[in-house]
Amino acid sequence: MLIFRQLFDERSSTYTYLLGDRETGDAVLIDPVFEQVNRDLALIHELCLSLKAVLDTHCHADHVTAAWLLKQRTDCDVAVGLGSGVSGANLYLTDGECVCFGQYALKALSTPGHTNGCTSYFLESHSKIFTGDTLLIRGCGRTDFQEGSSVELFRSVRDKIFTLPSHTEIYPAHDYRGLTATSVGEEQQHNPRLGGKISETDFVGYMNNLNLPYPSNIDFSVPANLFSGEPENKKDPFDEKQWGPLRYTFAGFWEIEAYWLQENLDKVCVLDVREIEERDGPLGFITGSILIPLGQLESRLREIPKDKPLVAVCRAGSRSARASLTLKEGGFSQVANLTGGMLGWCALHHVPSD
Ligand SMILES: N[C@@H](CCC(=O)N[C@@H](CS)C(=O)NCC(=O)O)C(=O)O
Ligand SMILES: [Fe+2]
Repeated sequence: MLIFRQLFDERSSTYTYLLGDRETGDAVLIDPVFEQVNRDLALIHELCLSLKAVLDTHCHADHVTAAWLLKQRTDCDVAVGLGSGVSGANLYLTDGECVCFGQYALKALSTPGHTNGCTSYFLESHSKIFTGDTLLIRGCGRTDFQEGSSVELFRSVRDKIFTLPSHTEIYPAHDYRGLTATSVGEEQQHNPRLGGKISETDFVGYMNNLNLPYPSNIDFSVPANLFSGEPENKKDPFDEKQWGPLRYTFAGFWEIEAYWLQENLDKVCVLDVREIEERDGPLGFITGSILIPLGQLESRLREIPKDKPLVAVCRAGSRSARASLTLKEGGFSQVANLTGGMLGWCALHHVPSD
């Protein structure tokens, strides 16, 4: 079975795609965004997948790729089109070359025009194509920066993408209106730049008059992407594992396991966010923990020590997950939720939970 997820980066309106093989657990990411590395790895972990490769559709102008970060974290392959000018990849794909994950294969189709190295990835088995910025929903990538060429883009769309079966689903790298997918047939008919009887000259005339503003991040993004997103200081800024083996969740908070807390109680401050009466109940409480019920947390942040990392705890780990977000918003930077809450803690200590 194919696992398929479309993920969104709000700042740059970028779509990242996760594709996985349920049977083998092998997965790939198309166009991951630097700032979303923990989110994407959390999802991969929670779906019991293992990242085999990152594929970029091109050298992006509006965000930095997470390719380098993901290679550091998982030792995955990094793939880009041969003409991209990008260093730091280990697979430079030519037209027709495939990247496999489990029983599935993504076929690289060279589709230059927005940039020289633009590559679309075709999952023939499921009639899906990931077109990067070559073809957007009722639009296309601009051709007025990097190595843009309207003539090349027109030919890439007409000769490569529009020759695929019309039911082929199209997944672009961006959408600025919140639209998610389209199809070859739909774009052939309704794309106002490239569909119907529009000629190459018509298209060039359209593109010469787009008058789009200069992208806000291009001067930073393109140089970084030419090194696969490797930061100048070669440091991973999102690795918050310094004070313990934390795990980020796709739900958006950090967690720590009970076994680690047991051995490191002196290094952290445990914040119990249950109601007072629960503390006297059968699950007991963690020695040394301070109690501030979740409903009072926001107004009592001043009572919480700032000199140690915080571990939030409740009965099952749900209210404390909410608390860990409140704590982050309140300026506490080292915060984690206790996985499984007091139930998990008691299971470790063989305390009956009822
Ligand atoms: N406002 C955005 C524009 C980003 C932009 O120009 N995106 C490129 C793709 S890298 C594009 O082709 N956009 C097509 C469009 O805006 O119609 C920014 O400043 O980042
Ligand atoms: Fe782009």
